[in-house]
Amino acid sequence: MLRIAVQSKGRLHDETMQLLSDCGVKISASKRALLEKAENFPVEVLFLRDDDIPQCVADGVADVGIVGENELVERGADTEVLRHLGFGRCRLSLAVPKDVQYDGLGWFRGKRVATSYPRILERYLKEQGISADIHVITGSVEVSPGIGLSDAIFDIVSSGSTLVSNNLKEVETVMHSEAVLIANGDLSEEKRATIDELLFRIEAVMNAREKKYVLMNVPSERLSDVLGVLPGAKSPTVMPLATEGWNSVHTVIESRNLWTIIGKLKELGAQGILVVPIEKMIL
Ligand code: PRT
Ligand code: ZN
Repeated sequence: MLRIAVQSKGRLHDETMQLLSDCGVKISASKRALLEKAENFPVEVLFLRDDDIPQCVADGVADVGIVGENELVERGADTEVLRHLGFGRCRLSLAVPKDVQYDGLGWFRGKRVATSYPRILERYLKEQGISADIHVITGSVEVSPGIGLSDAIFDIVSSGSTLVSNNLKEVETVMHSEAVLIANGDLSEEKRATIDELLFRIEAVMNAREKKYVLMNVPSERLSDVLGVLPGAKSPTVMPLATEGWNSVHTVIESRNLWTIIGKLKELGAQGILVVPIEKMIL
């Protein structure tokens, strides 16, 4: 039985549970205890605060875990990163009051910087040859310059709107982070095999999320133009329609290019374009 540590509530919880569910690891939502067995896969889920996940995995209390890279690096726990998971994206940045004339990192010399990530900040400032006064605050770091508790902050930024509403501006990005799957380095063969199966499923789910299945009708005289704008990894399927001179074209398109390609397809005379989500994609 493989034990996975996940955030019990908070920003990573929903997407973590969605990913596990898409991988066929079903946890009953109704009676959620600290530890919950999956119904149909040799896995149990341990619900924790995100701060505790790296150490729990390093100590072997859990075998694997899903946590933000920011927490992992800050805790300095000895674990293996198995995969980046593409959600919980954010960055750790230095920010100063918006009216400050910021002229580079030298500005931070001797300043008081509030943060919940002292280790990452300390290492960064040391590398940059800056000595500043690091104040550890848990929660609401962004209000500290406004109330005179610090001169600047080092915190997680995602959209940046929290900084703006606290009259701060981002001046240096120190690291980018997203949710990662981490593992204890010393696991039995049986657990490794379960992890391999889980990774295989995560791969299929994540491949599918990035792509859409697209179907369209194309008149024969426009076929070569239409095929010309479709991505060329593997050639699209082309089948004749019952109506003479028309074809059905099927292909897979990266979600991020979808609207650009659809625009071109319309211009080139494709009709009845259908975009369908892909549930799993095994390459
Ligand atoms: O209770 P527990 O300890 O488990 O949770 P927590 O409160 O410590 O963490 P939580 O749930 O807030 O965040 C979990 C993880 O989500 C973080 O460790 C990051 O890896 C990731 N993440 C992604 C974020 C954000 N985006 C984010 N925007 N974590 C926090 N924020 C904060 C940010 O600090 C800011 O104050 O959200 C606020 C809004 O951000 P803006 O820039 O969009 O305004
Ligand atoms: Zn936390």
